[in-house]
Order: sequence, then structure tokens, then C-alpha cells
Amino acid sequence: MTKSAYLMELEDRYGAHNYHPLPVVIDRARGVYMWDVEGKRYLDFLSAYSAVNQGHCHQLIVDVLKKQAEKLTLTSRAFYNSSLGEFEKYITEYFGYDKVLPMNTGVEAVETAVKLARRWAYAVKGIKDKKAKIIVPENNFHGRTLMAISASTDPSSYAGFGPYVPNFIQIPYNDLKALDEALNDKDVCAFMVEPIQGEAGVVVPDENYLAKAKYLCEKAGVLFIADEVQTGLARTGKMLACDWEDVRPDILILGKALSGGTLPVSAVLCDDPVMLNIKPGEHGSTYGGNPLACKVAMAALQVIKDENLEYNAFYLGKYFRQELSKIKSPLIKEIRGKGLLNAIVLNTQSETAGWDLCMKFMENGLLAKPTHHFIIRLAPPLVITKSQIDDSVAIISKCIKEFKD
Ligand code: IF1
Repeated sequence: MTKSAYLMELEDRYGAHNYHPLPVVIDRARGVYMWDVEGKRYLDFLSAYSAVNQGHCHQLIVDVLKKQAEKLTLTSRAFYNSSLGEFEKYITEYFGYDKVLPMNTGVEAVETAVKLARRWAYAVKGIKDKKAKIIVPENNFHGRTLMAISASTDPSSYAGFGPYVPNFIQIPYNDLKALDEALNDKDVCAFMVEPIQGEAGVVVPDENYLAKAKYLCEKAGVLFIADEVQTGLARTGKMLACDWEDVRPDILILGKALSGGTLPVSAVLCDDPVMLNIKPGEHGSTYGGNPLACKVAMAALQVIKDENLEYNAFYLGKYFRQELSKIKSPLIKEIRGKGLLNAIVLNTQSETAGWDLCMKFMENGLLAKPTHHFIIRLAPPLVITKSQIDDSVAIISKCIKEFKD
């Protein structure tokens, strides 16, 4: 039995079966590469779902992590600590907001954003207590908590977990008419949207959708919440995907690459009229704003700027889509995406085509995962080079040409 097989068996025997991973056991990683326990090297085209934009184990971020880990990792928010204020100043100036509320996972930041919007609804907008509603697009993905799945229209996310958190109004994505109509409901306090729907299969809305949606929200006196957990931090070729349309969200949600893939760090940014409605002792978490996370997040954000990752994502994303479009195959229905958040939509009726193709990618040294059985997300770390893009296109092209649907 190989070491990989042994380790996969351990996970099967002792771990919950809440995932169905590709049969590869990753042992170490650096930059755009990962190695399995047998020492085989892969190009990482998932980036832990956009959490390692800076590349795996970025030396600068790891050095900061190690140094702070020797000094102070956690105080709880019962006390001040010497890193939190510095981080709060840094990140609010970085994105141009009055305040930040630090959390850990992306979904905790989403929950925080929803609580801020509801509290603003009652304290500022004057909506009757417990009546606040939030509009969300169909096919959204905001995480796995009961609130997040209550917003979801995907049965694989919500089925069998009810009862659900009420007052989410679901409308078609990329449909301004539907949004305009839903905004007539005076109990609506916010519209929460992913600038590009990642899990739905890298669905890019029409140009100006975000800008017009923001305008409609402003007109209706409703908060525009952008979930940039996956699309943010240079992934789409701009620092934020909202930057493509110069949209400034009223509430900005960040996560994943905010720590460069070292530990869970998330954050919610907004201005005082929204943020200050949550009073001391009304929200928080044990690890939220811990010194280790603060130092690591500042390093992770600095790397994005210092290494011009948004330009790399912009130019190499364009190049990647251009090279992929040269692959002539009836199997390819569409190539789509922005920056280095892309997907191949397959022409197939087969329920397993996406998985089977990802298995072939794996055999040829590239790791990716289907978001549905016919859509394969392709999202490498943003530190990727042109020659590594060429290597990936060669693998994808070879596998597609050899693929028997
Ligand atoms: C899994 C999906 C991606 C997110 C957006 C909030 C969160 C996520 C836009 C919550 C998290 C992760 C969750 C992870 C796989 C991955 C994912 F396939 F689940 F849907 F990326 F598309 N908003 N997405 O994408 O952040 O609490 O996970 O830190 O659940 O397997 P989290």
C-alpha cells in the first residue's frame, strides 16, 4: 500500500465524510506548486478556493507568522493587544473605510455583515424589529452556517438542515429588473452579492450590473453588501472585483487570501453609521482580531501590493483565456472569467465529465476541481508566471484532446 493510500484510508476511517477529495495527498507546497507524499509535483489551479493568492507558504508571510507566534498569538478581546490597532488602521486605510470588524472564517464575516445590516435596519433605517429582509441572488454561495445556507438556492447546501433563517429574498443573478422590483419592499435593508459567483461556476455578470445595482440600492436607501471572500484581494485582476465598476460597497466582506492561506482571517469593513450600531459585548469571537492574524494579514496585504498581484492576475488572466481559447475541441463549450478566476464549461451530458477530466489533469501534474459536473474552475495562485501558464495550457490541452467523454 502506498503512503497516499494509507493516509486516504485514515481520513476515510476516522474523519467525517463531508468531502469527496481528488485521490491525491498533498504533503508540501510552495508558490504555485504542491507535492504529494510520493513527491510528485503539481500545478495548483485551485489555490484553496482563492485563499493562497500570494502563493503557498510565501516566505515573507511565513516569517511574520513565525516571529509573532514566538511572541503573542492570542489575548481574546477582553484586553487590548499591540497588533490589533495597527492592523485596523492599516486595513481601513488600505480599502478606504472608517472601521473594520475582524473575524476568522469567511462565513463568520458574512454572518457579521448580515448582523450589521439588520442592526442598521432597526437602529437607523427604522424598520420594525425582526422584520428586516435581505435580497440575495439565486445560486449564491456564502458559506456553510445555517444563516448562509438559508440564503442559498442550492439544495446540496441547504437540504436536510432546516429550519432556516428567515427573510432572505432570492432573485435571479444579473437581473436588475428583479432587483428593482424587490427593492420596493420597504422592509429590505440590504442586497448581498458576489461580484462574480464563484461556486455557481465563475458566473460573470453583465458589465455595469454591479454599478447599476449599487445605484438602485442607493435610490432605495438599502445597503449594498459585497461578498469578496473569493473574488477579492487581486483575484480578478483588480484589488476588489467591485473595482472593475468603481463600486464602493457599503459593507465589504473579505476572507481567504487575507492571510495568504496561513490561518483563518476574515474582516468586515464599513463606515461608522453602519459599524457603530453594534455596541460592546454584542458581537465578536474568541480569535477575532488576534495578534497573530493581525500581523499575518498585514503581511499578506502588503505582498499583494508589493508584488503587483492584481496586474499579474489581469495580464496573465487575459493571456490564459486567450491560450485556452486556442484549444479546438467539441468538449469545450465556454471559457469564462476575470483575472485569474476562470472556468472551462464542458459540452457534456455526462455526470462525471468534470471529475474525470480533473482526474486526467491530476495524472498530468495539474490540480483543479469541478464546481459542477460540467464546469471546471481554474484559479492558480496570482504569483504564477507566463511560462507556468504555458505549462498549464499544455496539460489542459493534452488532457482535453485525449478525453473520451
Ligand atoms: C467549502 C465552495 C468556493 C465563498 C464566498 C463566503 C465563503 C466562501 C464567496 C465562506 C467559501 C469555500 C468554502 C469551501 C469551498 C469554497 C467554495 F465551493 F464551497 F463554494 F470557493 F466556491 N463567501 N468558499 O466562496 O468562507 O467560511 O469557507 O472561510 O465549503 O468546501 P469560509
